Amino acid sequence: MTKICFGCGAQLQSDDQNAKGYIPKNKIDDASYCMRCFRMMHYGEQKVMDTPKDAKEIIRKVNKDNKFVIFLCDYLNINTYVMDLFKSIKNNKVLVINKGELLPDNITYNMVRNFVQDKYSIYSDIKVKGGTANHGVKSIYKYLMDNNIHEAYLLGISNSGKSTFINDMATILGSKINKINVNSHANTTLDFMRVKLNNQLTLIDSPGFIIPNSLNNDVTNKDIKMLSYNLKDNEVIQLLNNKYHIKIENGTPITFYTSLNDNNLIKKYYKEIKLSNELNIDDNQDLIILGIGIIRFKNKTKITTNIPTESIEIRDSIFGGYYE
Ligand SMILES: Nc1nc2c(ncn2[C@@H]2O[C@H](COP(=O)(O)OP(=O)(O)OP(=O)(O)O)[C@@H](O)[C@H]2O)c(=O)[nH]1
Ligand SMILES: [Mg+2]
Repeated sequence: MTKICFGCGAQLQSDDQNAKGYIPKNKIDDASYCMRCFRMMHYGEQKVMDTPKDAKEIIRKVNKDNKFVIFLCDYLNINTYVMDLFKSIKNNKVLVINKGELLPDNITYNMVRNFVQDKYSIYSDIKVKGGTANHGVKSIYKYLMDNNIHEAYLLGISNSGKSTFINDMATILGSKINKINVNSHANTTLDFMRVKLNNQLTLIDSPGFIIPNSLNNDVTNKDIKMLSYNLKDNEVIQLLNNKYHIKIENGTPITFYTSLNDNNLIKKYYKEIKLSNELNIDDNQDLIILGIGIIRFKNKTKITTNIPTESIEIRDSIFGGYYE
């Protein structure tokens, strides 16, 4: 009989310690979790399984199956690549913008919804949900029931909160399921996992997608921080241990929305740092850095950076006319 790990969805096995789903032979009969999930959940250990699933392959599989899709995306990861993935899903679907509780106070859920609809031409339903169980998951349960949906896939990029969503749904429904493994590192869920929550709803968790040109896939900080800077002439923003730099012309004030856990984002600028990518930012435009966050500028300006063009998107500001 094959058994599935409730933490990550991998098939339990005792043959290969380095492969997913491993559990020693003497424990396999009683185990609900593989060793990796057990250790992650109980001892905070990290074991990154670097086998990111190809997003297109997952979507191809889901497209063959006619089930409803709930697609999760946190607001820092709204970008062309992710929205195109969402659009490539043929099934009935809803886009859920997650971690809405971390949006700046002056940005309403409606503003975000309208923005995504207009900028990315999304014609399916869009929901924005906040973090806690009652604040969002409940309304999505109602949405599913109102639309007579009793089984749905949860798809989305890694760390968007798919497994947390199922655990939260189990809490509000009082379902006695084994909790799914959730973690701030990428690639926690490794296989599809069908979770029956009650007689009305079954959700299918899935391995998260990795954005190809993303500079960082882990949520190093649970919170999305809002950092404001007036850079001096000899200062740059530095990212990922000095690997990338951004110089902003004329010290234009910026606000940086990021989940990076780095308190050292400002650095003295040395001429030997070669910043060859020159970009113009128009009034009311944001700079999206894939996997890092969003930079909001007070005025139109010019930046120079060594971040590759493929990892950048410049678009109208998601924060509307508001500047903090
Ligand atoms: N602030 C906030 N954090 C959240 C929310 N939902 C999930 N998280 C956090 O986001 C991180 C990733 O959550 P997971 O549920 O493991 O994400 P996932 O989409 O299942 O990730 P993979 O299994 O890797 O595809 C964890 O640190 C969660 O605590 C939310 O609504 N708000
Ligand atoms: Mg997961």
